[in-house]
Amino acid sequence: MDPLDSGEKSAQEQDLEGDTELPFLQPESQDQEKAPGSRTTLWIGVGLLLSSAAVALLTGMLVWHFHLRQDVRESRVYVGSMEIDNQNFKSAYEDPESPEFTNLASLVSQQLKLIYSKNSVLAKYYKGSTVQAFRYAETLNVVQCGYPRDSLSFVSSGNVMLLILVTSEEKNFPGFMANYSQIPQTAQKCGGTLTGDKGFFSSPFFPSNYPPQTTCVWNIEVTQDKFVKVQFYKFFLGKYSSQCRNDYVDVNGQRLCGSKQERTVVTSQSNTMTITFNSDSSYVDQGFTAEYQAFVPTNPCPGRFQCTNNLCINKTLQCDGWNDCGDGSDENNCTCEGSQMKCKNGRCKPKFWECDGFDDCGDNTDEDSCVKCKAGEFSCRNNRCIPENLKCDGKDDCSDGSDESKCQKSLVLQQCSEFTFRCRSGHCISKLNPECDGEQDCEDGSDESDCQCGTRPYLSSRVVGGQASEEGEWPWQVSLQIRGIGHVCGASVLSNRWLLTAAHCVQDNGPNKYSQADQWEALLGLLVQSLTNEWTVRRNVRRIFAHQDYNPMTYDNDIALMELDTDVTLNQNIWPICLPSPTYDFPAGQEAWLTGWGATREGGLAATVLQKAEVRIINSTVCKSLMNDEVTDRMLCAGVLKGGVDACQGDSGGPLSVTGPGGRVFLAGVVSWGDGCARRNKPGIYTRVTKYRTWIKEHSGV
Ligand code: 4AZ
Repeated sequence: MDPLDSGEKSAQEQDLEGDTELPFLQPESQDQEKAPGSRTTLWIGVGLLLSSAAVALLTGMLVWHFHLRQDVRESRVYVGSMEIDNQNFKSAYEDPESPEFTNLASLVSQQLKLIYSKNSVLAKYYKGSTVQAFRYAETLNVVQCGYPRDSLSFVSSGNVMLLILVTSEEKNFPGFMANYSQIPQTAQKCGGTLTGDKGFFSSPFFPSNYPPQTTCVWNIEVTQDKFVKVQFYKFFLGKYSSQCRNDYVDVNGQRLCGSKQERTVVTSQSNTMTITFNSDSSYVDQGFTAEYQAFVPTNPCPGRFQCTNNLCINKTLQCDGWNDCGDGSDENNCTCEGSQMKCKNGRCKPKFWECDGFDDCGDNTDEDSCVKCKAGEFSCRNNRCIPENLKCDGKDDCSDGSDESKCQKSLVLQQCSEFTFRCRSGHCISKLNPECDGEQDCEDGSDESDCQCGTRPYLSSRVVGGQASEEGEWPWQVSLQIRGIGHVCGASVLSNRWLLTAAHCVQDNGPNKYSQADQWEALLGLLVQSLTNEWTVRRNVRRIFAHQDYNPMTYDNDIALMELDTDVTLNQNIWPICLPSPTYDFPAGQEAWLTGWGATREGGLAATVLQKAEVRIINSTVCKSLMNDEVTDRMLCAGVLKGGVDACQGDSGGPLSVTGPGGRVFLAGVVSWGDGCARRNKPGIYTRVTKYRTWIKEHSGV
């Protein structure tokens, strides 16, 4: 109930009541008596008398309506919710027929009456309150927002379900569509006795959310001389709480709760196992699905390796550098092979992971030995060693500028190199990546000019292994669509007229004339495919410039510019990304974000909601060896070598975004190619944008 709303009503009514009273008789009726004998005067007198009577009647009615007729009032009903503190929730409160409900409802109504009676403005308007329902404060079973990928379904614990739609004042969205149906309470029966040496079981209604306040007990009994092993494939039991006080699964007295990404295995020390699933009245979730299996106690993983967490994995995965068990036990106590390096913690890792800028060992020993210089020496980017005291002395002692690149103060250098930023004046400065970082480093200020880019003006708040983005999170992301086909490639906004994409997106393909501008439509400010809003802009394409040296066999120079037919007005969901200067450095190990509507797994379907995934820049030498030397210096590698996170079909042309030192986002790469998607040791290959800074300027002026 919102007392402020009631306040508005009282103001209106006060206005009506405040109207002044009109006199019953008008002065003209007295003037009449002073002019007898004249017929005309008589008729005028009769007319005046009649009209005075009419005015008097109307006035009387108005006075009666506003002053005397007190019983007619406009009645208004307000609906709302309120929270009760310090009250233990009883399940009977959910049943409006129960005496508990009636008692608490009457208490609430009395309390409200008291509150309103003390309010001098509202007291006279308040009539009473009725309580419709009670729910446990946390029984908003799942607070789901955004754009769920699949449909959501929930089951109530009884014959009542309360759904509350909460909207903010920020924006309008299309909302949701739902249907409800009744299911017999007997459908909720769960648990039972499981015999046989193998079988599956899951939480009620899996993969839908399980109902609150439910308990299921499974009694597993296998052959006499065997033990039981239960492997949970999916395990989502809401929020983790210490001692698993909310929802949990109890396996022979051991409680499991929260959500688990890795497979969980639990074993028994006898041929029986009791599993209890319990949900309380707070959050619900998807639940679990599990397999049980009998095993011979002396050989729990026949023909396979047994992890410390009881998982069985293929023996070939042991000591291969990857944590396949989830607890690292397959990588302990390994004898390293010739192609592997030994970490200090005893693990073996592929040699090519050494010095790739990423801590693969877990104790950083694969990165420690990369600095080949002695103590007191500085290690230059070109692997030269110089005395530490020459660092930041204003002279380029390394000959690649790296000893002057990360200093407190940016210095004007005598010489430029491939790592030093060139100001518009032609001078080079020592600071690494000085552009658009919020500090003026060039004397002419050119490092901070043209910096209306790489910010998210509004956000306050084919990618494999990614997650859904929020509206306005990647305002430079574009969906390039072919008329009649739909989304084909991604692109990045460079200005209000120019987009950057991959050259392989704009090549003719049989009857598809992708090189022709009139085939394309660009959607800017889009989050969900086929769902446009006030910030989304659709534009035709005027011109396409694919790089003149694009090689369709090697994907070298896989870059293209697209000019829109008319300028777009930039808005909170459409904003350019910053272009890095030719000397901008994206070091190995740096985190980058990959975005797109491409397939969410190799050979899979395109995403509906724009996906984002965090990857890392990968050392070029490592990448070349992983990709059979097919990576040129104009390409950049990024990914997660363990696999599972990558760009895929449909992401091509889209951005690889990296946040610079001043918080602005720079375009490090354009999604180009890869060996499949998200495969182990197969990073994604991107067009290295720094190599094309002058080409972009020449063709677009941006
Ligand atoms: C593609 O087909 C594609 N894993 C793009 C990127 C990658 C693979 C395929 C990288 O557009």
